[in-house]
Formats: sequence, C-alpha cells, structure tokens
Amino acid sequence: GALLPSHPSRPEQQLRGCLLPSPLLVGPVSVHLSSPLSLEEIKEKNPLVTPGGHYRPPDCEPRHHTAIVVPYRNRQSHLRALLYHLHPFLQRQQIHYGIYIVHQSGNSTFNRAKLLNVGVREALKEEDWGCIFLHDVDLLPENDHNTYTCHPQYPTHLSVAMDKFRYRLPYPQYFGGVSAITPDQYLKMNGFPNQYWGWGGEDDDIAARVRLSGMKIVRPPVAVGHYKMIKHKGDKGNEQNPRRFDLLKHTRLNWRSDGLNSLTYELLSKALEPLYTNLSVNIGEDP
Ligand code: UDH
Ligand code: NGS
Repeated sequence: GALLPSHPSRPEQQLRGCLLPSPLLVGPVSVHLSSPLSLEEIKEKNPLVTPGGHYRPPDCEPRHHTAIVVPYRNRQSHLRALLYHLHPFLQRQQIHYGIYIVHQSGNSTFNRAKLLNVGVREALKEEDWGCIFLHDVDLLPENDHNTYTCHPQYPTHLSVAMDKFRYRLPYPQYFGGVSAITPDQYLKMNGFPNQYWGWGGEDDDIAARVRLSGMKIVRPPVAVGHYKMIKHKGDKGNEQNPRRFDLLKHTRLNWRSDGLNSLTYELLSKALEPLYTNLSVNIGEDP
C-alpha cells in the first residue's frame, strides 16, 4: 500500500496504508447470544482498545475514521452483547473507530433521534470523524463484509436484512436500525428531528430529510447486510408515539427549522469507560 500521512499520536512510525479490503475479514459469522461476558472479560479480549472505546489498527495507517453512536437507556445486557461483537468486528475491518453511548438520563419519554443528534455533536467535538454510525444497541452485524464506512455522497442504510424481518427490508423506505452519514451529509439535512418522543416514526422522518435535502439512501447488498436483533419487549418510557403520523406529515415544512440548528441539551457527564465513551445527557421532555 501507499504511504499515508502518519497520525500525530505516533509520529515516529511511518505506516503503510491498510490494505483494501482488509485481509482480516472472515465474512459470515454466527452470532450466539448465550451467556454474555462481563465488561472486564470483553476488555481482556480486546487489549488494544483504549479508554473511551477507541481503536486504531496497530500495523497500518487506517483509511477510515468512524464514530459509532448508540442511543441508550437501561439495556445493560444488550450493551454487553453489542460491545462483545462490535469491537472484534471493527478491528477485523482495520478502521480507526470510537464507540459513544448516549445515555438519556431521567425518566422522561425516550427520544432516539434527539439522542443521535447529541451523539453526533459530541463525537465531532472530540475527533474529526469522517463517518458517523447511528446504531441501535440490540442489533448485531452478522457479516464483516458489511463495512462500517460511509459513502462520500449519500447516507447509507446498513441494516437491510434483519432476522426479525426475515432478512429483508420491512418496507422500501425503512431507515431504522443501523445507518451512517458523513458530517457533510449530516449538515446538509440539518441533522435529525428533536420532536419525536416515544416509539416510532423518527427513522421515517430521517429518511424523508435525506430526500428533501437532495440526497438519496444507498445500501449494501442484502447478502452482507444481515443483522441479528436481540429479542426483547417494549421499553418502559418508550411507548408508541401517538403524534408520529401527524409529525411525519409536516417533515417537509419542519426539517429546516427543527434539527441540528435547534438542538439544546445539557451534558451531565462524559466518562471514558474501558470499552466506550459514556455520555449522560439531559435532553428535557415532551413539552
Ligand atoms: N433504546 C434504549 N432504551 C429504551 C428504548 C430504546 O436504549 O428504553 C434504544 C436502543 O438502542 C434501541 C433503540 O433505542 O435499540 C430503538 O428502540 P426501539 O424500541 O424503537 O426499537 P427496537 O428495535 O424494538 O429495540 C422494537 C420493538 C419494540 C416494541 C415495539 C412497540 N410497538
Ligand atoms: C414503522 C415505524 C418505524 C419503525 C418500523 C419498524 O411502522 O418507526 O415500523 O418497526 N414508523 C411509524 O410508526 C410511522 S419494528 O418492526 O422494528 O417495531 O422503525
């Protein structure tokens, strides 16, 4: 590979650019969910992950810099399963990455899209990420050819074949689960809506913003976009949002005024845990 500029954190080393595709990929993997390990055990299996859940390939200069943002509240066992699978998965792809868990503090109704806005903003304050993944905590990728990188022009939808939808899209416009954007794409669509409190519709709103801002959605082939969803019941504090259909009727009018440019929140804490950065945030409540 060509010599790429070395990272300031290790100026002494002039590493070759990582090979494309990564020679470490294995393709389809079977995802088992029995007896999840403890966080300490997962850390031991991932010795090169640094505090805050960051990683750089040790032997080559990475070509991709990806932040993984996870909207989160009260899903401890899912988080362990995600970290257990995702760290080795991303390391096989030889990308530079960081994992950000955005924890909604308090008991107000859950707001997935607003938490994603917070995660994008906080991740970009920390590093110049070229790609940001928006990742539900309960989705485990089953094929490492599904690379966690961005398309230069268009937002990507990755979870195109989830087991619960019998490994296909539930409907053509579906944009939920796992998706990815560059900072430019995020700015262009004014981020995500802040007004969807409770379950449903926010992913459809985000998909509509992509189109309204003049972009389209790209997807990997169904054969590599396989995900296993950890089965669970509906969450307390995330009941179906009865306003979602009405909100969706107005995306066309609202997307320019509600989003990144109207985002307010209070960052309560930021902790560099061994396997992830934990952002605890007060995002307010449904007015
Ligand atoms: N999430 C949490 N905690 C919550 C709620 C949601 O962490 O209390 C996060 C988590 O990352 C989850 C994502 O938000 O993966 C999306 O939550 P969701 O409940 O919309 O989607 P999920 O795929 O479940 O987890 C869908 C089925 C749940 C019952 C459907 C109600 N009709
Ligand atoms: C649609 C929801 C989406 C949701 C998708 C899959 O109906 O938010 O179902 O849901 N849109 C609206 O409610 C307007 S799932 O089967 O995962 O529970 O993501």
